[in-house]
Amino acid sequence: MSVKIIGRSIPNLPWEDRQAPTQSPVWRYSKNPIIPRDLIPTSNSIFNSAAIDFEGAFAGVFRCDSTRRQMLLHAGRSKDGFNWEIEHEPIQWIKDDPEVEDPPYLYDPRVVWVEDRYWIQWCNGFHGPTIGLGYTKDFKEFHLLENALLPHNRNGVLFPRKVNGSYLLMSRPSDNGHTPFGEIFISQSHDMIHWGRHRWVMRPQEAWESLKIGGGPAPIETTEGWLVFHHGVLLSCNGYVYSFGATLLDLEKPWIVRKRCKPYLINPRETYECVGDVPNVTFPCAALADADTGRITIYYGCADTVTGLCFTQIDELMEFVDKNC
Ligand code: BMA
Repeated sequence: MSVKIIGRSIPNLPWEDRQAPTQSPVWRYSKNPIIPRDLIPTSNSIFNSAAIDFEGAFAGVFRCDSTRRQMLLHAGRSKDGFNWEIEHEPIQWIKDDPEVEDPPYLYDPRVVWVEDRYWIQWCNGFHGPTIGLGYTKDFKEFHLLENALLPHNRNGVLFPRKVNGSYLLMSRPSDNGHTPFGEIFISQSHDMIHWGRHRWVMRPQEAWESLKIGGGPAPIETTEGWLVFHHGVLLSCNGYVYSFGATLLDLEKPWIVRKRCKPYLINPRETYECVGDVPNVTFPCAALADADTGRITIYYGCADTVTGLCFTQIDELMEFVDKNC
C-alpha cells in the first residue's frame, strides 16, 4: 500500500471481493441489502445508520422509522458486520442534565470512537433540526448531551481525534424543511460542549451534487489526508437524486480541500436504491477502515428504506481520486 490508513486494525472487517468489473473503485455487496426494512416488529424502514467495530465484533446505532412514522434511533449488535440484531425498543437516553430537552425525532446517526468512548451524532429535533450529541461506552447505556449547534443544521460528523488540540465537527447548516441548499463547515471545540471557530470547507461543485452536499461517515485518517465520503444531491426533473463521492482534506487544517473527486463513487442504480419510500437515495453514514489491509467497508442507506454495504480499497480509491480530481 502506498497510501496508509492511520487507525485501528479490524481483522474481521465485513468484506467481499469485487464480483464483476465496476466503473467505480467502490463496489456493492452482492447480497445487498443487508438489513431489510422490517427487521424489527415496529419498523417501517431501517436505513442511514452507523456501525462500528466493538469488542471484537460490531455495534451500531440504527435509524428505524416506525410504522407510526416516528424517526427513532435503536442500538444493534452484530458478530460479523453483515447480520444484525437490532433492539426492538428505541434507545432510552440518560440525561446528565435534566434540562436537556427530550428529542421529538432523531435521524441519520453517526458513531465515532474518540479517545475513550463512542460518540453519537445525529439530526435532532430541537425547534428545528440540529446536531444532537451523545455517547455510550458499552452500547447499553446511552447519555444525551446538549445539542452541539443551534438549529438549523444537519449531517453532524465528528473527526475521530483532536486536530491541533481541538475536537472537530463537520456540519451542514440548513433550514427547517427539505433544504434546497447546503455547504459543509467545520466547527471546533475543546470540551465537546462549546463549539466555535467555524471554518467553511466546501460547496457543491459537480452536477451530481449541485443542489446540496453533506457529510457522511466519520473522516478516515490516511497518510495523504482525511478521507471524507460526502453525499451530494441532484435536483432532477423527477426529484432528488442522492449520490456520494470522495474528498481528501488537509491533515492539519481539514477545512482545506486537497483533492476532490469529480465523479460520484456510488449513485442510485440498483432496484433497492431506486425503489422505496424515497426513490433514488444512496446515503452513507458509516465506514469501517482496516489499517492493516487498506480495506474500507461503507454502510449506506438505500431509498430511505433499507441498508446496504459497499467496499473499496484505499490504493485503488486514491488512484481513482488522483485521476479524477
Ligand atoms: C435528507 C435526510 C436523509 C434522507 C434524504 C432523502 O434530507 O432526511 O435522511 O435520506 O433526505 O430523503
